[in-house]
Amino acid sequence: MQVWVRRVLVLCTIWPLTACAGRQSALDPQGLQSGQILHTLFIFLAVSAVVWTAVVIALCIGMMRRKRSADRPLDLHQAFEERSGRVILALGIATTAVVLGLSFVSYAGQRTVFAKDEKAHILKIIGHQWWWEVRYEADSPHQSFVTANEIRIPTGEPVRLELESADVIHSFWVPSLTGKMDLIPGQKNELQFTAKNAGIYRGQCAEFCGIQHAHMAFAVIAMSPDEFGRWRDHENQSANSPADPLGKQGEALFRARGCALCHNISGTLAGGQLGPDLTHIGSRTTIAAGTLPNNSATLGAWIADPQHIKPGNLMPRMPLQSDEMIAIIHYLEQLK
Ligand code: HEC
Ligand SMILES: [Cu+2]
Repeated sequence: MQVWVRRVLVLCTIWPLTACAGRQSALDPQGLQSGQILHTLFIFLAVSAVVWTAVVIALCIGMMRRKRSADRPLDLHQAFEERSGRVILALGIATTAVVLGLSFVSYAGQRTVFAKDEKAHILKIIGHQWWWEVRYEADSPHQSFVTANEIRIPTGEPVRLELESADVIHSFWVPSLTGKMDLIPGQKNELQFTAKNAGIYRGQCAEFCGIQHAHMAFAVIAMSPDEFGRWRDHENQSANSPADPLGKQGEALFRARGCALCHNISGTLAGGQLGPDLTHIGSRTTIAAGTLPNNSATLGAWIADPQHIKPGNLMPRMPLQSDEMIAIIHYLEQLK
């Protein structure tokens, strides 16, 4: 075989397989529910493969044994008719058994995927065009806080999401952990999952929800229960007050330049609700719903011209002097 033919063949085989692992793959399950879904998929795949192979073999045999058409096609052959009747009956029973069997497998799988656990951690996720509001709600308001585009959860413990939408229909999907569930205006859907291993899993909106739908991603960060507890305690606290003059200037500008109309920063006078909560923005890994990594350069680029990065998104371009920009970025970065 020519070398280039071999190379092309190898590439063609490897290419589709490269998508089968990593932090966003239903074929590399890291949660109880995604494991169950994959298990169900494999059973369906195996049974369908057997049925398909049997049908193709029967077809080939039929084609090879084809006789010349009879001289008198309307003649009745009693024995042949009886034999075909039995074969058709047997195939009918087999088909029914396969369909019922697969229905049972699917039902059994759904009992795990849609199980509800009373002890689950409850989070509220609200879809917005085009970002995710994440509310950790506890019985006491002092234990409740809000964040965005990043969901931290403990490993080995069930987490139940209450899914809502502020505008259009979105769909919550973290292939590594569980199946999809829609966020529908005026309706509360629930989705429960348990992450088996610590790690960062990527999720994204799986329902076309407007022009920036493709830039509506998020991260699920699964961490040990101890680490999660510490993170939660920290996240509960109000924002850091800046100690240095540049930070203080940034805090004042954040209000003076209108940012506070849309963004909340707990413990300060900024209480806007239209955009993501920025109380601990400095400790988040990405900005603009997974569009950019979070660092001073990308923060600057975003604030300077959010419409260039995510055209049509609901944050307007705010006219800022470069020294004002530097102060605001400095302020936001220390909001760990
Ligand atoms: C009219 C409301 C509005 C104003 C005013 C506004 N923002 Fe935003 N901001 C938003 C929205 C909406 C988003 C989410 C955009 C998206 O990802 O689709 C956002 C996103 C952000 C983000 C990224 C947050 C994240 O977690 O992804 C930062 C940082 C930010 N804004 C800073 C600012 C600063 C600084 C100002 C003032 C100069 C400002 N915003 C003014 C609405 C606003
Ligand atoms: Cu969406």
